Amino acid sequence: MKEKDPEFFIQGVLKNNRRIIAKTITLIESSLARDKKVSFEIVKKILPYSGKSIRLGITGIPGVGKSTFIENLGLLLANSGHKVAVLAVDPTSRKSGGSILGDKTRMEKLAAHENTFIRPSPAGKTLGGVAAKTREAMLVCEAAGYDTILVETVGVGQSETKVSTMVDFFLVLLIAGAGDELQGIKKGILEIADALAINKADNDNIDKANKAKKIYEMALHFLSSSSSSWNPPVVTCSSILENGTENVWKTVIKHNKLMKRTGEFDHKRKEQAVEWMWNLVDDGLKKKFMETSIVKKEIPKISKQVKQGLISPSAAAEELLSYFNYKNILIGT
Ligand SMILES: Nc1nc2c(ncn2[C@@H]2O[C@H](COP(=O)(O)OP(=O)(O)OP(=O)(O)O)[C@@H](O)[C@H]2O)c(=O)[nH]1
Ligand SMILES: [Mg+2]
Repeated sequence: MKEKDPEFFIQGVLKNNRRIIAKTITLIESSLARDKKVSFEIVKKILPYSGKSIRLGITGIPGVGKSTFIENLGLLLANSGHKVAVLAVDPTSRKSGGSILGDKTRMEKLAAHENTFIRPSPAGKTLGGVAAKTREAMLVCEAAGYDTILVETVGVGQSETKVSTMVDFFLVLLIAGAGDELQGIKKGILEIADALAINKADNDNIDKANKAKKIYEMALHFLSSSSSSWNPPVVTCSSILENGTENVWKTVIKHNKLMKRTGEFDHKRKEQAVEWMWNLVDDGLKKKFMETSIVKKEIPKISKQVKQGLISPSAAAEELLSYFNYKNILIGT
């Protein structure tokens, strides 16, 4: 098959051709060696056009209202002239393949808006795979002129931690419960949040949401924040009321302005880029390790021995690593 021409994709992206943007992301997600070569070229060329956006990560347990929130906020922004791209990181196929369709239908109005681009993630891929490409997909969207990137990730597992390292603002959505607010929430998530938003603060749920807000404010009080100049606030919002998410956006903008003034914005982006490089090195090394034939052969045997308590995990790791040395990396056995 003829190799794909990087220029076709680059020009399409720069001209904001949504069909080509989607094709470019598909290419970037491909694990075929020849696609990788082309996508590497594309990412290199679009890099100078990227970076000029606000990257907002949104997480929360299933059903908290992430997609509805994104549609509400996305419409608010798109209607005021912003160009909004939505990327979804959904590593699990929790809903037997129904989740993409579900999200798409929920974001119907947003998807139809001329100022938006929506990219649901492929279901059933591994976390590393999907999140690894989300960063590149984000750069593509920026080069295509999107000034706001919204990344939805479900707050279970590790996807949210990965996403938090690629965005400028990490928002944790919550809903008010009956006094059991802090249950089911990992402390780690609160620590990486730039703000908490109690969603579904509408109709007869407003009092409960305000109570939850107080409880979370107390909880945050005991955690140290990642920035010395920003204390993550707790706000309430509703994703079903028109402009019900506006106050969250105001918080994002306030944070953005402050971070730019203190220099933390730039610093964080630079740190994130280096961290991302290491992420990819980790992934690459692990992949090479798993592909080493002797390692492949020994893994089932050694794993079994660990399970049976015949050898300690550390001894097992030591043994596996001993099969993998730098010669393996060079010759790629
Ligand atoms: N009353 C009210 N209902 C809401 C609000 N936001 C979302 N919902 C409802 O909550 C349900 C779940 O919303 P989704 O947006 O699909 O939630 P999600 O977090 O994206 O869920 P997953 O993608 O499955 O993780 C839907 O029935 C929404 O209509 C809100 O602000 N107020
Ligand atoms: Mg959703």
